[in-house]
Amino acid sequence: MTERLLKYFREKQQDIQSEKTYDTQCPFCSMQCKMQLIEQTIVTRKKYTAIGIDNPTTQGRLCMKGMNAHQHVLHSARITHPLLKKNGEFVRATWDEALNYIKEQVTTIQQEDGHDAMAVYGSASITNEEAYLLGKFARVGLQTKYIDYNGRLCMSAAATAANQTFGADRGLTNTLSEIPHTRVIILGGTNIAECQPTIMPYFEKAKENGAYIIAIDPRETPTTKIADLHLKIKPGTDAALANGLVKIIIEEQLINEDFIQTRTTGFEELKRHTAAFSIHDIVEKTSVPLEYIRKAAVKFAKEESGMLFTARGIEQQTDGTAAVRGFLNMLLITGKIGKPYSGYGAITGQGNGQGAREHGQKADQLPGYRSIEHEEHRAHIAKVWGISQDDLPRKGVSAYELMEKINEGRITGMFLMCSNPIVSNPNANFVKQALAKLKFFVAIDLFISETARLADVILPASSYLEDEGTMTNVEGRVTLREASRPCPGEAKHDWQIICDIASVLGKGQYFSYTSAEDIFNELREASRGGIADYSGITYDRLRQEGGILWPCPEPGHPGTERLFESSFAHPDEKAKLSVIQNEPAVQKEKPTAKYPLFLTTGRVMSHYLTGVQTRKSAALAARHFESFMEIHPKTAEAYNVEDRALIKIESPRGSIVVRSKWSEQMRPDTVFVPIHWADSQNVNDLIGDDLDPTCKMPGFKVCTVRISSA
Ligand SMILES: Nc1nc2c(c(=O)[nH]1)N[C@H]1C(S)=C(S)[C@@H](COP(=O)(O)OP(=O)(O)OC[C@H]3O[C@@H](n4cnc5c(=O)[nH]c(N)nc54)[C@H](O)[C@@H]3O)O[C@H]1N2
Ligand SMILES: Nc1nc2c(c(=O)[nH]1)N[C@H]1C(S)=C(S)[C@@H](COP(=O)(O)OP(=O)(O)OC[C@H]3O[C@@H](n4cnc5c(=O)[nH]c(N)nc54)[C@H](O)[C@@H]3O)O[C@H]1N2
Ligand code: SF4
Ligand SMILES: [Mo]
Repeated sequence: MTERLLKYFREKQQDIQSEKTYDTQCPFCSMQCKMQLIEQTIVTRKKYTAIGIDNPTTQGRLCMKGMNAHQHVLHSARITHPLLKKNGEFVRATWDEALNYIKEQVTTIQQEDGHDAMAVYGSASITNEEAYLLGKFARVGLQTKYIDYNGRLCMSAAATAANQTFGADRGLTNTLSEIPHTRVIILGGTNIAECQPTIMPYFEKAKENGAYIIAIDPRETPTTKIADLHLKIKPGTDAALANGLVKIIIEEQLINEDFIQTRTTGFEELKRHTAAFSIHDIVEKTSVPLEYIRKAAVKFAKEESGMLFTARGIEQQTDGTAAVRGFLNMLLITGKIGKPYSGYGAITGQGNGQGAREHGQKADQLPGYRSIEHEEHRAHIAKVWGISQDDLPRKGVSAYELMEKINEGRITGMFLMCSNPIVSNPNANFVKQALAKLKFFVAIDLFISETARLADVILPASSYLEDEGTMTNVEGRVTLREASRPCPGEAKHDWQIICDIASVLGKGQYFSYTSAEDIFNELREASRGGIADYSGITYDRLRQEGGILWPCPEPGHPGTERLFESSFAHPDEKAKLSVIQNEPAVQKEKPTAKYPLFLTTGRVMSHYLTGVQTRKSAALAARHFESFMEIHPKTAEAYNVEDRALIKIESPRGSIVVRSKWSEQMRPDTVFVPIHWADSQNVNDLIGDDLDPTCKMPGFKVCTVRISSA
């Protein structure tokens, strides 16, 4: 370095008047990268730098979203005091005014319309403590059966498939550290390179070590680029593809007979089922050439070890549960689970997508992955909560079904925490109309999101820099996010807000916590003996060990690195193979003369979900400031669509206008639109409301559309 440069840096250094550091974890995806935000005061200006901190999962890495996450938290649009809607305008209120108004309105609604007229809609971006407390708040504070959360739109198909097949659902059955040693990898409907970027080195290392990688995606993406074989499937046909792979493995006698005999049930039915259809049907349905399907099947079956990963491309379908079960059939008949370097991973989405699906936010669930319809489970939780088992409500309905109940007038009041459903739910125009019918609507958010605009009250929550608590990451590893920055203005932590509301509703005795750790200690008891058992985990241990994989049933237990080594979690200890259909029970839309193209949806690296946060981050928004439609140049020519032109996309549900982007990486029969924009660019205005009958996942990944110049 030259003298001049050194002098410059020395002077710069002197300009720094003070420096503070805040430990935390990134607020976005399930990697939960640990980081430190350095806040330097330079004369009158503040400078922020995020650096990655070493930990077992992400080893100090950060992606562009993590590096810039503080920008939205520090943005001037952040709400810092309660807001009440008066004559259509939001006005500033004190916490007392807001809480008293909530008490009045909730009491009136529950007197007039019944306890179940109040609903709660939660999130997988809040901490375990808050997810647990929100479930308790619905059942004890409001005594309503109606609670569900945004994870229904995210992990429900994978979770249901794993529960049905293995008897337990921890997204990854192995640790990430096993990936570099496996011989063959399937990446099904997952774009990890853009959606969990800091996971990539595990796969790159596997490739360096000679692993064969198979990707299944209708598009070429930065993830499919690392694959040796890319099956560029027709959208929505993964269940048929899985059946085809299984058929070939059985017919070419590449099965692991010993594993099938000792560890699974249902093989004979599966074999009969796959013998009954022709492989040419599968080729026709999926449009994947026979030699590719065969190559994938043979390669996966023959290698000594192998790992299967799925994400929303396969799962966000009206037959998402069946499609995942189809791929799990392949994993099981080749015996590739419960041993080193072999296993399954449903790549979790949101930061706490794993933990928030374990502790009672789901309509039919109690903490510890217990069932709300199981008498012993009810008794355990009623005891921990200090209530009579008879007072515990029964199961409610899924996220989108809550919207239908609101539309029917069966639910008239709602608390919404940390989600933006009028943008993220399917058939978004309907959802918007439904929410407008609520007599009383409270949104708890960092910003006035598109959905919060419809609320009667908005309460200001704290962010990842301020709110301490545990998160369970992509591996199923419980981590402690040690956030300590003071809340801006009058914002409060989500758990404090829940406690305050419970208190004005006269239920304060059940919600008298003084810290997140206090809540965690109750969660440990509630989860004790359940499938997701956290009882051996403490804040002190998390600080010392940097994270613990559940189940962890005792203080001296090290946590569980690999699941299902000697038994599965069903009572007979076996995994269940299943017969799944090539065609879904709920028919998907097929191209017609009126709507000739498939539309599929997904993500880009720089934005997160409905974009409320990342669109406020200058560094991230600059990369993609508006929505777009990827289209193959040949298709574009056929429909007279120029590159970078404004295009109207219509489905039977609605229409949006986005910019066209020619891309050779698309299938000619399919266009792609990301999900990060709202209002006239909200792709969910186009998506239909059919749900997977088993897990109630919407079919986010396929509908049919027509396009024209805007
Ligand atoms: N940058 C960024 N990262 C994120 C998020 C974000 O919004 N932005 N969100 C987080 C969350 S909550 C989630 S759930 C995850 C989502 O992570 P992913 O599931 O990996 O993300 P998607 O882009 O929705 O879909 C993955 C891929 O599925 C493909 N696909 C579409 N239709 C089909 C199909 O019919 N079959 C198959 N096999 N593939 C199909 C798409 O082309 C896409 O490349 O990412 C998390 N990480
Ligand atoms: N078509 C289509 N639709 C999809 C998908 C798709 O692939 N295609 N993916 C689906 C998936 S996987 C998901 S996960 C959903 C998610 O969709 P949403 O649940 O709508 O998720 P976000 O956009 O993250 O909304 C989070 C909101 O909470 C606020 N927030 C952030 N942090 C906090 C906090 O700590 N406390 C509180 N109280 N508020 C906070 C943010 O400002 C934002 O307004 O979208 C689904 N919708
Ligand atoms: S978005 Fe995901 S990969 Fe990127 S820094 Fe945040 S947690 Fe890590
Ligand atoms: Mo998600």
